[in-house]
Amino acid sequence: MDELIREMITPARRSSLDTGRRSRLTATALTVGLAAIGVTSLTTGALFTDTDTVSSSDFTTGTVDISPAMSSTHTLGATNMAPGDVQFGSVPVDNAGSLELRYSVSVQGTNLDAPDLAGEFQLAVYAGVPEAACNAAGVAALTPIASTSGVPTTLTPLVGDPATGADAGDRVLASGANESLCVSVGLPLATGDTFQNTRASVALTFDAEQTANN
Ligand SMILES: [Ca+2]
Repeated sequence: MDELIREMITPARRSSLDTGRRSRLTATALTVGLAAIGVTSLTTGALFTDTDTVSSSDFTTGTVDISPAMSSTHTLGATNMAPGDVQFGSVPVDNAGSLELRYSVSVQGTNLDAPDLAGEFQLAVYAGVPEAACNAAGVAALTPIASTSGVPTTLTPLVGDPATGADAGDRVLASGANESLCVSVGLPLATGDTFQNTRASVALTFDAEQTANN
């Protein structure tokens, strides 16, 4: 009995026991930590996402020559553009999936000739505009949800941000819902003669992700 009491109060032995407990605690904490990291990675890696790209037909500048007014269409693209012209294109966005999604739009210009015509474009995006109203008068009283003076030739976020999670400007669409974006592309009056008879195209990339648990 005395030996048992001695054993219980011997500092050396108590220290040894505590060390063992601390090791186990450390190991347990490490295990929990690793498990937490694993769960985080799993959540991030398992999101449902989708990407789609809408490309314009070419925007082509014209030479200085009086010609009949171009017809108004709702596709992006124009021929014979002159400085001061603004083209409008309606881009319907549908959520054809079964989950609510949020999406962002990135833009990229491609120059088909040497001058940086894409860099001249003034692009704006309006939301909630029916296709029939996607024109100068239809958007006159609206504030664009995004705009850029000069379309970059590298893919650049325009509306929201394709980064995972909710970002400022991201658009949310319920399953089965849709909205129409109206995109305008203008050539400033100050565009110089070096841009006569040149071509560029503009592509909009849509990145969508689930909003559930994200
Ligand atoms: Ca985002």
